[in-house]
Amino acid sequence: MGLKIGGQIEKIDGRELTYTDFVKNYFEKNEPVVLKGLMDDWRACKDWVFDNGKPNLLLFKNNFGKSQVQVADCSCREFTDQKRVEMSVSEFVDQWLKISSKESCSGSGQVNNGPAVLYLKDWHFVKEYPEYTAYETPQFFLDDWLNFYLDNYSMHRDPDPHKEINDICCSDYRFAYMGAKGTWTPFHADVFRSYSWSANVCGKKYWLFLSPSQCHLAFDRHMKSSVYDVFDDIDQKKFPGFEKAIWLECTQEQNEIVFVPSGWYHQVHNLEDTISINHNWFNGFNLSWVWDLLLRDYHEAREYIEDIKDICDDFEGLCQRNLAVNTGMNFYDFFIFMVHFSLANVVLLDYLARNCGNPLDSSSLTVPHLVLNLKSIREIALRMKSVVVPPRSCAVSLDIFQIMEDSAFLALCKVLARTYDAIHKEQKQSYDIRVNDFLGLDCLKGSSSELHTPENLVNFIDSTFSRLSGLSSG
Ligand SMILES: O=C(O)CCC(=O)C(=O)O
Repeated sequence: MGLKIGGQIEKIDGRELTYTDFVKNYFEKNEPVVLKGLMDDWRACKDWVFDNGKPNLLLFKNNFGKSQVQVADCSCREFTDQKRVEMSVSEFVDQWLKISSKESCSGSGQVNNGPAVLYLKDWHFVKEYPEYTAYETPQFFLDDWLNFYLDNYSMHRDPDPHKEINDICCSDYRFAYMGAKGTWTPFHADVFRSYSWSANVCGKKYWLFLSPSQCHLAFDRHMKSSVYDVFDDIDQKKFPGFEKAIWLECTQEQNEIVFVPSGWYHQVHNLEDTISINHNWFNGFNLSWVWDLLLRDYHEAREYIEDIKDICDDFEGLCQRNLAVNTGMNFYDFFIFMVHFSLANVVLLDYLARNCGNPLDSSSLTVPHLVLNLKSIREIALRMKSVVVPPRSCAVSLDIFQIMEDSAFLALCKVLARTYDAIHKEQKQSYDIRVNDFLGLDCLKGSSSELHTPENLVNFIDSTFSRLSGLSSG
């Protein structure tokens, strides 16, 4: 039986949409959309594509050929994903050119005894070639806490100061994807339940989406494993709800950008030779999705090793280490992340208070955005408070002043300031933020300088709000 298609993803002209509209219609409702008209000026769209819409593969071989990349073999399943091999871009292009004439793929991207169908995924192109501005991130997707943080810090800082090797990927989540017609990505939801955007520089993709309220239908009855390829002959006994699932679909053309909201499962097929830019990110609008995932994965990690609890010296520590390995971050990493963004948002609010009058009385759109960010962090810190995990003896300082003295934090504040200026098209506030500015922060006077627990964080945010409303009524 075929899939039940409930509708198409809406396509709109991104140039006719304000940021506020995007927030209201897509971030807050957590709905997917396809945006047109936002890639006209991209260098990638000129340099990487021939006039006939085919990718200029030799450009990649000649200019970026030495890069080592992860390539998925779409014909070979490995656990819940495709088998990955590492090779250079030059080798990848050679193999693509060699097999492109053979047309050995079936409709769903599976190969029948043919050569491997190779799909270059998760190439950290921006990180590797920062000078080559291939594209501009569209305004709607600029508020990207995940990548801003990873540009300045690593996500997982091991509490053991003697352990220098950090084997959890902490690079960034800005990728290029390149694959011949027939390459595909199995059914999945995105890392950390982040948002993603995916822009077709050339080619065409077919997307199938399952909303978060439907996704249990594609899981087994224990909610442990999901379907791998939705076009397979799905075993009804193993996945009893699958036939009831209602799918949304979309064919994404060249120069169109798909917005994938948090927690939406999807499967993607390249209908033509395709190059895309894909980012994953989160911010104040979807931070709660990250916490929900961490909590779920934490319970799973605990359950998995429950039988060694009594013989384990540091059972909680082991659960958190396993969580970091499996999910990419643990409670401590996430908490440290939230502390940094709370401080950065407070620094910006405080800056506006000192330089542009009382922020709560101003007409700036940045102010409500910063307030919303802090409320969203506060809400999650409240939820975290109820999960009892012993505080970690921390290699990372959670002392406000020490965080602020670090040049990485200054960089984080500056990029956030520039971002909100750009998003809300404010008159340049020209945030001239220097380390000395931090030390004058009113909000820190008299308050504890340590933010070790979710409760400390809630109190810190509350004291910021009461200070600001005091200004407002005064
Ligand atoms: O384009 C693909 O093959 C997969 C993209 C994807 O899953 C995403 O952007 O979330």
